[in-house]
Amino acid sequence: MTRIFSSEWRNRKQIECYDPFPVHTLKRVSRPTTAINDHLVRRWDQREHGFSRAGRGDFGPFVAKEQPRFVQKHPLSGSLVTMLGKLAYLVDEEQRLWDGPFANNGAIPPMRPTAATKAPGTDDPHSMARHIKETAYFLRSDAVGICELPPYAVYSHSAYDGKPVDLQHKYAIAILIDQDWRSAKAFNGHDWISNSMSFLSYSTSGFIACVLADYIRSLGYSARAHHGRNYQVVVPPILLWAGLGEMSRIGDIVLNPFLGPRFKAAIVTTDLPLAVDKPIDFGLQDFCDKCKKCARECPSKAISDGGKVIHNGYEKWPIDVEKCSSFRVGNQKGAGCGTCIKVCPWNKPYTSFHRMVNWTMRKVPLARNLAIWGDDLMGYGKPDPTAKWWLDLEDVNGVLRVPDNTNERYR
Ligand code: B12
Ligand code: SF4
Ligand code: SF4
Repeated sequence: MTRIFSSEWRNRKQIECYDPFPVHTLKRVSRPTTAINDHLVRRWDQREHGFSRAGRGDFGPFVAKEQPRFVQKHPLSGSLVTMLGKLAYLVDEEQRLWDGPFANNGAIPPMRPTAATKAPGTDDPHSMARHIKETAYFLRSDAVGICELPPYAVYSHSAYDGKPVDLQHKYAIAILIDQDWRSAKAFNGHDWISNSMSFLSYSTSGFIACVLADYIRSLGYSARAHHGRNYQVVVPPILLWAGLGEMSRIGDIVLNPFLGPRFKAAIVTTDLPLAVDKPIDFGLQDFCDKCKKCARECPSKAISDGGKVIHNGYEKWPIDVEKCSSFRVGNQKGAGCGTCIKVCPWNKPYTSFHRMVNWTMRKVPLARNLAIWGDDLMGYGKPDPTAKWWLDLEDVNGVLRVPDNTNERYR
C-alpha cells in the first residue's frame, strides 16, 4: 500500500518530495512533545529489559521455558527470526563473535572495513542526508528519519556479552518497516501471525540497516547497524528525536502519523555528517489522553488508562512490563501479541478516505472525540477473517501441528 502511494506521490510532487508520506506537512518542533529532562535520563542496562528478564526467570519458570521457542513455534516467524539471526554479527566491521546462539563460527564472510579514504562529494550534510534517505527508500524503507544520537539511547551494558557499551557515533538514522496493513486488518492481535508481523519488520529493517551501514563504511565513515538481533541502542528515543512520531499511551512505543504504531525499526549509527530532522507534533498527546482504546483492549491489561508518570527523567504513559512480556512470550493460543497495534485508530491503510480522516485527527482537536467514537462505530479493530492468509500452525517438539487453541476475539 505504501509503495503504491509512494509512486503516486512522487509523480504528483515531482522529485521535490522524496519521502513516501507527506512529512513536509507535519508540524516540526524544537523538542519532542514528551517532557524530557536531558540531565536526568540515565542509560539503561540491556540485561534489565523485559525479554532479558523473562529469559532469566524473573516472570516465573513457565515464561522462562517458553522464551526460547516463542518466536520459533510458528514456522513463518521461525524462518524470519532465523534469517535475522544470520544478520546478528553483520552489524559492524568487527563482526563480533559472541558465544551463544548468534556465534558466527566462521560461516559468514567478513564485512568490509571503513574505507581509508573518504569518497568524493560526501562532505555536505544536507545533500548526504537526502542521499542516505533516498538510499534507504531505494532499499524499501517505509519511513526514514535522522537525528543526533541522544547519549541516553545507548545501552550502558550489552545483554549479549555483559560488557559496557562504548558507542561514540554522533548521528542515528532510523529505518521504519510496516508490519503489514493487510495482516493487521485480518488478525485479532494475539493469534498465530503476530510474531511473523513483528519479524517481517525486524528482518527487513535489519537487512536495510546492515546494507546501509556497510555502504556508509565504504564511503569512508564509521557506521554500525542496530536491529532486532543486535542492538547497542534503545530505539524509541531515537525515533522521537528523528521526527518519526510521538510517544503513545501504548507506553514504550512511538506512534507514526502515517503508519500508526504498526511498524518496527532498525537504526544505523554513524560519523557521516548529516543534516538532522526535527521532532514532530501531530496532536497525539491530546489524542491518546482521550482515546484509551489500547488500554481497553490489551489482553494482559498491561496498558494504563490513567495519566502519565515520570520515569527515568522523562514523562510517559506507564506500562506493566511483566504483564506484557509474560503474555507475549507465554501466549499459548497464539504467537506473540500486537493487539495494541491492531486496535489503535491510527492503524489504517493509506487510502484517500483515511488520508482525509488522518488529516482531520492531526489538525482539528475538536474532531478527535468524533474520530475515536467513529472508529468503534465503524468496527475498526475487529479482525477481518476474509483477509486471513496465513496457516495456524504450531511447532511442538519439531513437528508442525494445528494448534489446540486460538485466541478468539470479537468472534
Ligand atoms: C524489551 C522490549 C519489549 C518488552 C519489554 C520492554 C521493557 N520496558 O523492558 C515488551 C515485551 C514489553 C515489549 C513489547 C512491545 N514492543 Co518492544 N521492545 C523491546 C526492546 C527489544 C528493548 C527495549 C528496552 O531495552 N527497554 C528497557 C528500558 C529502556 O525501558 P524503559 O526505560 O521503560 O524505556 C522504554 C520507553 O520509555 C522508551 N525510552 C527509553 N529511553 C527513553 C528516553 C526518552 C527520553 C524517551 C522519551 C523514551 C525512552 O524506550 C523503551 C522501550 O522499551 C525494543 C528494541 C530497542 N532496542 O529499543 C523493542 C521495541 C521498543 N518494541 C517495539 C514494539 C513495536 C513492541 C510491541 C508493540 C510489540 C509488537 N507486537 O510489535 C509491544 C508494545 C508494548 C507496549 N505496551 O509498549 C518497537 C517499538 C517501535 C516504536 N514504534 O517505537 C521496538 C523499538 C522494537 C523495534 N526494533 O522496532 N517490548
Ligand atoms: S503487545 Fe499485547 S500484551 Fe503487550 S501491551 Fe500490546 S496489547 Fe498488551
Ligand atoms: S489506541 Fe488510542 S490511546 Fe492507544 S496509542 Fe492509539 S491513539 Fe493512543
